[in-house]
Amino acid sequence: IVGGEVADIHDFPYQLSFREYGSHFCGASIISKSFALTAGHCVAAGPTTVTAELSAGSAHLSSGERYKLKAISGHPLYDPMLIDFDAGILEIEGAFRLGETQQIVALAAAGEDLADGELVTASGWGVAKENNYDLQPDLLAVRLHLVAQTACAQAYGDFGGVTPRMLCATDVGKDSCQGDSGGPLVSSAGKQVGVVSWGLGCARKGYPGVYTRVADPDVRSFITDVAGV
Ligand code: 4AZ
Repeated sequence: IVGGEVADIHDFPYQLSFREYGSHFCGASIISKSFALTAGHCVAAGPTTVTAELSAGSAHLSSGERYKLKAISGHPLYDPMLIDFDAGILEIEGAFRLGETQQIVALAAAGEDLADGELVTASGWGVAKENNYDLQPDLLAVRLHLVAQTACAQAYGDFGGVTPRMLCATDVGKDSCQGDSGGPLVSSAGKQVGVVSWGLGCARKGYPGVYTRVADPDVRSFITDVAGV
């Protein structure tokens, strides 16, 4: 997260760290008792139920309650060239120990989109600066504004484009960045509207962060089919 502030887990109780061999490599969010939402490219990176796990309930990357995985699924239409349909679902063994620091986040329904300019919040342990490779030990969060689809498509016209499965958010000097991928973008009403997906660099002028659009019918139905929510 670039330009963010240290976050309290009580304000982001759905935030998860997705790890392989004990190392954080992506974010994720709690979407039901036993399922988490992440990015398709995090799943496509090849984590297995044997080597990967989730960590929940702590803003500190080094602590948290660990959960083993039972199943890992990527969106069947995930396209690694366009980074399209960038959604993945993780099923844990057992259930999350829900409480003050571990909570389910409500998901935007199919077609339930916010207006351009609305305030959204991204969170994660990703790098605090482009070209910096240090993950952040404490969870960071940043407030961003949704960008009109046409403006975002124009910004990324030379990069294969912005599809209906994507939405964009930005503010000056603020963005998600490497290591935040798979993490949640949540509305001021507390609904998850996006999944951290991609962007050209981080917080570069004219290049908003790009998020998987949870309200896209094909993204939303995948989540319902696999996770039942
Ligand atoms: C990444 O490399 C990444 N500015 C994630 C988010 C953004 C850029 C890069 C958005 O995982």
